[in-house]
Amino acid sequence: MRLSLRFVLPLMLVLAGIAYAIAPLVDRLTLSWFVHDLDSRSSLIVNTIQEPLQELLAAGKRIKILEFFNRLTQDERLFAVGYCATPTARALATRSLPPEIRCAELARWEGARDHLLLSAKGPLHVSVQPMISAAAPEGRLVLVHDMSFVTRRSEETKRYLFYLFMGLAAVVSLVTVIIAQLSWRGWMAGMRSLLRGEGLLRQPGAAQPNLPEFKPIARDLQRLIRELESDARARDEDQITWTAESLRAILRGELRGEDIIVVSNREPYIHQRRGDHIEAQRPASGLVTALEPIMRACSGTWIAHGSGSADREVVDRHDRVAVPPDKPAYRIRRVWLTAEEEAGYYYGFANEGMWPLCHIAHVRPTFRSGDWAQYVAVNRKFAKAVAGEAKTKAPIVLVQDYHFALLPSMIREELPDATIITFWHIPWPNPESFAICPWRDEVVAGLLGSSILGFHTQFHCNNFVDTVDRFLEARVDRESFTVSFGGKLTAVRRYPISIAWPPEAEMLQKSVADCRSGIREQNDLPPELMLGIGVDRLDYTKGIVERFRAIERLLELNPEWIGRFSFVQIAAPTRAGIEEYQQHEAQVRAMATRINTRFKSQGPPPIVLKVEHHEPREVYEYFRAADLCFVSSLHDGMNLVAKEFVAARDDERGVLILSQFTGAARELPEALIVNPYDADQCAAALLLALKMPATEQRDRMRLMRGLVAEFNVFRWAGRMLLDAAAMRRRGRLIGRSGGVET
Ligand code: GDG
Repeated sequence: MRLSLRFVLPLMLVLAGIAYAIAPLVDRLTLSWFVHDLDSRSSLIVNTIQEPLQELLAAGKRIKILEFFNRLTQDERLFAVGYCATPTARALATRSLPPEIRCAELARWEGARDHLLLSAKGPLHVSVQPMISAAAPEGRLVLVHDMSFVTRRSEETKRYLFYLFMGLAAVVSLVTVIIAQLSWRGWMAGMRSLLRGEGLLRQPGAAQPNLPEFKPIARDLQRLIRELESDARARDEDQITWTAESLRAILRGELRGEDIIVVSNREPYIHQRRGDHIEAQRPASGLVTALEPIMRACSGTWIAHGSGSADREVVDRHDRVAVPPDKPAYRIRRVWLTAEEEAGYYYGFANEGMWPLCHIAHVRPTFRSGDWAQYVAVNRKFAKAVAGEAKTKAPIVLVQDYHFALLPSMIREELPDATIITFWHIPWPNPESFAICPWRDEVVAGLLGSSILGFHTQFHCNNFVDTVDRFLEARVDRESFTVSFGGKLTAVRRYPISIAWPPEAEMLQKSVADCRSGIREQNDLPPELMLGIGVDRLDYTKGIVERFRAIERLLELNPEWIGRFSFVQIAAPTRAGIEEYQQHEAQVRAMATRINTRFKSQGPPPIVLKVEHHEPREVYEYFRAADLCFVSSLHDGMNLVAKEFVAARDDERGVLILSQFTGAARELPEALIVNPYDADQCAAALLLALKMPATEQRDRMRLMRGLVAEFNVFRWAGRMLLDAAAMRRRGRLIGRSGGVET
């Protein structure tokens, strides 16, 4: 409509202008045609009346002549007729002869080109013709024609001409608009199908066309888009220094006014009742550690399970609470779960099924159909909460982790235009391992509701794509790493998670020297003691048992370190309702006691086990007090503890021993990389760390700090959100804003 108005109105105006401009030309043309016409007519009349007139003249019958003339003027166009015998004679003429025409002045009309007389009666055509008569050789016949009809005709012609032009304008506009619309739609459809890798000439409703001639064009176009995007991405990565502020600025620019929702099981703040007061606790979770700074930067809504004893007391009537409590920057929307729901969805399917399934830690996954039913129901409950919290039809939803494998496709049902970024924080196993899950197809199909599906490492991306390829009827493009399933495209991408950089000033406030002495004093350890640190949830995947075995082996092989080296293990209680975790805790406690008993006689205990939650500030104090940090996960998506230890060491001291089975090992090769199952190798690494010269510690630590500084959590979030923004732009170009249609 707008196109039509923009095009038709100017065209009409131009054509009306042309019609107006050529009107005088039309006047002149019609006039000259009619003058020529009247000239011929006059000659014809004169020739016709010569003879009878001569006879009447010869007979001298003036009255008869006048009657004859009057009869002639009955012709509606012949206005007057006259006869001049000589230039001095009085004209013998009808009464209508205008007084301006006198016999003495006839010569004026004989030579004239236009024969026009503008008399009081209107425009007249005057024709003077000689009479062929011997009796009156100077005789002249005067024929005067009324020309007012010429003006009328000219007006009519102009009017028709105007209508003709307007009609022409309308037809031209209509045809042009129709052609433009058709070709724009056709072009857009062609571009869309081209971008989707289809042919250009797809018939509506037809099956996937197979036009090989267009495939190279489509491939080139898609490659071009990808190259442009990766160029922009590389440029961004070179130029952007990722901080909370730069993330906020980029989000303001790229995602201005967008509605951002995070969904995770664990809430970033848990309100607990302690006697007569309520405390807001930050849980020990890598996921929360990573997402909290992003939410502070973007002020969105975080939907999570309300699990704290005082959670219901602090929410408003919509189950929302503003956080952080001291400086609110975003809000939590709490979802309440019944004990059965929590048992089936969280403890059951997620943590007894998916968690061991995805980690190769030799703990068998347990799958029960009752747990699965609760998992489906709770995912549905969160999908409703997302739809309820969305302020627009196309929010950006960040779905977190293995608790919500079905949520992406359920959100897609509620909000088809949403951009759904799902991040899988734990490893993805190979297809053979994943095939153990009785609901493997549903889990994978649920995840494919995402617009972007992120993993920490390329290895996990490959495993996921292989799993899709093995079990679903889906199209997998290994060049662009996309999966097309049920008419939707999911991009599978690597986004290695990290921590905030620089760490909060509060964490580094206490000097390293004060931390060293303070922590040793607090734990009744001698000031000169070499200290190792481990910080984990008390989870069997973290390899705490293997860690203790390595410490025992170190002391076995190098007894000179007994009493000179202790290892503090902070073990935050986790999933205590699950039997496997209870057994694991018992095993860890027993092992620490056994090792400590074994080496008891010779000074401080080799292992200080602290099974309790610690505040982040305390955790950092331990990191700064230690000489080495040992991360021995049997399998870990990333492992943030490794990065936190590096971030805590602004003195560039301390050695990181890191399991090769963590995602972090791919980013921090300057750590001492070990196989946690190899106790001798780990013991050797411990010895190397205890003896490592300060200069080597600094060289290694500097390189690791440089990497963590650059590849920080703002980059992790920023990259995902920028990719989502690019996807939304592309989606708008080809007609969708969420998952791209295939
Ligand atoms: C999953 C993936 C991935 C530990 N104890 C306490 C405490 N923590 C903090 C640590 C760290 C976080 O918890 C643990 O993070 P991890 O990355 O090591 O491990 P998961 O919890 O298993 O996290 C993992 C992560 O998601 C992110 O994607 O890296 O691979 O398994 O921040 O410092 N924090 C406090 N008290 C404790 O006692 N406050």
